[in-house]
Amino acid sequence: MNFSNTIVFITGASSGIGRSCAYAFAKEGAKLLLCARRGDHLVQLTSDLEKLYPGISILTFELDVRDRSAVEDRLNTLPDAWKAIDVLVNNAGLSRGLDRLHEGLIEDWEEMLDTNVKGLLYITRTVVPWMVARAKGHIINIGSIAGHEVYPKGNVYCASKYAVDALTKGLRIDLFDTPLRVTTVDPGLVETEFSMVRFHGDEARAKPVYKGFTPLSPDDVADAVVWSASKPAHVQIAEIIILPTAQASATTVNRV
Ligand code: NDP
Ligand code: 8X3
Repeated sequence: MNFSNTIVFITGASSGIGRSCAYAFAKEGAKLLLCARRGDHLVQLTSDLEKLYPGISILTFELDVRDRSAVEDRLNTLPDAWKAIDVLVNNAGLSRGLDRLHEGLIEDWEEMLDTNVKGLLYITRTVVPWMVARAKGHIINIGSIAGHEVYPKGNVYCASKYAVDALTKGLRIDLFDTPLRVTTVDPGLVETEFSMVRFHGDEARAKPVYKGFTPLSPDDVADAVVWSASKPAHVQIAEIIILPTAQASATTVNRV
């Protein structure tokens, strides 16, 4: 794999899968454009990567993908050289709450839909025209097993990931007559900050999610992302569903 002279833009690079993708693409020589809301995490990540890969090109910026005008302003004012994005990893996302739909918090629903669906759309709407103009680019969305199966109390999070699945397919169709590629990487259970965020920092609820089996690590998912980006230009990996071996479906997990 050779990603030198390749600009990879990863949203939500401050932790979990996005952070692992930054490491994995850095290892292959890519130039990294990274964003998230927690700027201090991005500063630390940059320093760690620069120690590991001296000479690496990294540009980071704080961004809330829910803020449409901030997305447009921040991306449109990037130095021109950094607008030549070759790979966009739409990773920023989250779940909030695990409630029956009629008992859910409306603020939780709005946060999930604004981030996972609208945020992904704002980023995509800005970056893809640049790719089309260059006749080059690969969009990799991070979906989920939750975009293929609805599970109890998953309602709105699942809907947001079903939407990512539909948007991935729609974008692939709309770009069918271009050299651009569109991929979705859809993991099952991955141990990251995901469950702490879902349960609003309640460790007693978050920790057991990954108990009794070996979950995926964020590096496992990053490996699939980099692999899908490494194929020859005529090969388009449409979809990867990646599960822990102990997980057979959204709700079937062999916990011992
Ligand atoms: P983490 O919570 O570890 O990481 C989420 C990342 O998204 C963070 O970097 C966070 O950064 C960023 N983010 C969240 N909201 C925003 C926002 N409004 N603007 C910009 N960045 C944002 O979780 P994961 O790594 O697990 O999640 C990454 C993706 O993977 C998500 O889309 C998730 O739905 C998906 N996924 C996760 C699975 C899992 O089991 N963990 C399984 C399947 C899919 P910050 O807070 O600094 O803004
Ligand atoms: C994250 C996986 O099953 O917790 O998308 O929703 S799950």
